[in-house]
Amino acid sequence: MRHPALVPALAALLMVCGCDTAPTSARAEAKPATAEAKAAAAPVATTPAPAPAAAPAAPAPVAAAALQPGLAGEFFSLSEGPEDFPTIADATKPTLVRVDGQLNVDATDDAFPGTQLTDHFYARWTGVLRVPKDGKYTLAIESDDGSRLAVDGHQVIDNNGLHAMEEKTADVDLKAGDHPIKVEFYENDGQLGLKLSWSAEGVEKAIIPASALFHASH
Ligand SMILES: [Ca+2]
Repeated sequence: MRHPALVPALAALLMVCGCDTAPTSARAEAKPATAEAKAAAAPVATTPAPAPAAAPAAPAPVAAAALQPGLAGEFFSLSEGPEDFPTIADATKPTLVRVDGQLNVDATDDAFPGTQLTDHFYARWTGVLRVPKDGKYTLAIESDDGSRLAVDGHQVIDNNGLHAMEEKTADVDLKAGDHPIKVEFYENDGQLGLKLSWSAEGVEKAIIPASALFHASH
């Protein structure tokens, strides 16, 4: 209702202010603006506003809401080439923090994918391994250089040492559900690589998929 009234008001304003040096363009600007205003107003007039009484979405379970896909990775550049797992002081800030959907890096002379780290670094990934059903799982870490894996707070694979791609495995009985895991890895120099895989009865060995790895969000 106020828009039609606005047009004469605007016209009167234009006349009063003496803006008749460009009356055509002034009207040309005014008309589309009015049309737009009507178009914008139309849905409001014909469509009722969303009912505020709509039922809110059911809250997600806390545990599910706190987990995000992928493992939380922290990379630390080191001043010297490590020959064993380095001790990282709690106060040490990581060189790089990111989420990795899976760990699947073939031996390479280049940097760890997505980083500028080629030599002299340590990295760790924490999160949970989501196990689909009860059973015996063969977990495997292949790495250049050293790596190790902890499940449910216990180290299950030690693949320490300076070596080319080398795989170590462990058979672990796991219940269906989420198990905290921690993967550690360091690279001295030369090539690097890191692959985390699993197999189970009736399930062929494969890189642990991103769909089975999660980390706690903050
Ligand atoms: Ca190496």
